[in-house]
Amino acid sequence: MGILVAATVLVVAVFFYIADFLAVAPPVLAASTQNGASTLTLQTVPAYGHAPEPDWVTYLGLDSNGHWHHTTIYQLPAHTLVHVTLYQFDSASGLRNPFLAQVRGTAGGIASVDGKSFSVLNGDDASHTFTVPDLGLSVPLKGVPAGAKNPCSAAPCALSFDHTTIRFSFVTPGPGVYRWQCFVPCAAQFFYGFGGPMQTIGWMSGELKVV
Ligand SMILES: [Cu+2]
Repeated sequence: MGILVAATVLVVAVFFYIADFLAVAPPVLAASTQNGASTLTLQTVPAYGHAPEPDWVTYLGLDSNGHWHHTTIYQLPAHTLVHVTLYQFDSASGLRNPFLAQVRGTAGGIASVDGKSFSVLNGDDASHTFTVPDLGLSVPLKGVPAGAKNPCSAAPCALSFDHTTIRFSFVTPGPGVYRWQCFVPCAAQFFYGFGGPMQTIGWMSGELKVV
């Protein structure tokens, strides 16, 4: 009887893991492409501010009409230069692995923060990273100062709130699905900072759908 009950509980748990976690994905947001180059505009916010998880840290993407969408699945054309602009509204959590403080895989091997070029960030200043392991692409995102006077508390954040602006460019590979994620342990209220939004697609990880 005990084995039967335990087996049933396990089967139900596996069912919900597949149906509610593995099979759920946010909508696809297509980057706008003009004159052979694409533009991808993202923001990171310290708290989404809405159901189902108002306290979770997250990324959002901007569509070509200027509306923000809560998604981390971005569609890009293959073999195309992509200009990424990232408005970063969160404060720093810091990196555990200094390797990820480097800018890698971008055009010129650099990125800029508030107009200043950099190729490596002080790891303690990182709020998030935008990293695509399969492409060797990784950019650490500088956080706003901990004592920022005008922090944003709910997405989408307007540019009037304290933020840093990170820009970089990269060339997409051939068609395929490339997973990306943040590598800063930024999920403050979770074990080692790596649970919740860090393990759930649509928050601190997603996919680049290159077509
Ligand atoms: Cu993060």
